[in-house]
Amino acid sequence: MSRIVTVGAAQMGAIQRAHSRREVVARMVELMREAASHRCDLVVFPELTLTTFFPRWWMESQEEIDSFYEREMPSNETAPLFNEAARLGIGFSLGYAELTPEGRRFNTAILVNKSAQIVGKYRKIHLPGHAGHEPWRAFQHLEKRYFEVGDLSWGVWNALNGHMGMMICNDRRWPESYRVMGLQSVEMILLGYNTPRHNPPAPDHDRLSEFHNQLVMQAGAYQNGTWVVGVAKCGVEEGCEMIGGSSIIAPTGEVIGQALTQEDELVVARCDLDLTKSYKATIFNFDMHRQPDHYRRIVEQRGAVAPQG
Ligand code: CDT
Repeated sequence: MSRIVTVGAAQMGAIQRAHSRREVVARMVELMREAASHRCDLVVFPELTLTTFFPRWWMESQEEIDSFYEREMPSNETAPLFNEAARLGIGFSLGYAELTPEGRRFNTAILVNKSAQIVGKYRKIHLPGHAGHEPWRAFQHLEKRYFEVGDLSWGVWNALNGHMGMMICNDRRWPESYRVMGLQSVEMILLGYNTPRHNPPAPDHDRLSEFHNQLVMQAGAYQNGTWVVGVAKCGVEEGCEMIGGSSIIAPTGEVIGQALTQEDELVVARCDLDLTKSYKATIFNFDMHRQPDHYRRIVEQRGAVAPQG
């Protein structure tokens, strides 16, 4: 038996501040058409796809800040993407800055089925960076200023013939993100990222940016017996270099497809969801081998002897 989902990881090159949503959506539609020509079932776009990565700037004008958020999805500007997806019969996942009718702000990703219906939504939980202006940095990373911590947990949806989950960028560095979905039998995790090569508080990590990116995604895939589709927005955006390396990773932990450029580039792979089974049934059979009571007891005991103050 095999259950094939053909996936297109739609890496996007730099999106400058002057680029309009209309221009960005036109690039996305191009990638979607290319994916359809490869008979993809699903195309995965990066985190905050529709604009430049705006948390790199300290902004005070509310009007300026609001210009980076979407109040509705689809909107007039994003409708062409949904219309083209319906015409081509292809699913997609998209990251964007969400402004709710109640005025709440989230770093959000959605899963859209082959009929262009939104079937899943995730709001980023691990928000990196800082909330206050730190002028000593070469650029800011103000996700804690511009977004609330997501309130939807990590869902897993029955869609596109499999169990699909989503996480967003910094989430991929935390084992809990994968494990919460692993415990819901996830078979494919869709994940977009915007990762500057330079990390101002720890420049000694810069040379390891690509290595850490691969390390966490490959480990997360293997330890949870799931496919991982990691998709970058990359290149030099407003003077800030962001890594590429968009990858499709099998439940074996192996990278089976990877972008070669720092530009718009589609990486395609035929992913057999049944390949997850032998990992979930043997080495990572959670029911047989996980020890949650034991983990809890150890944490409680540690808490009892933890140094005060
Ligand atoms: N967008 C996002 O979450 N970026 C962070 C940068 C962390 S600083 C190296 C990331 O984890 O890739």
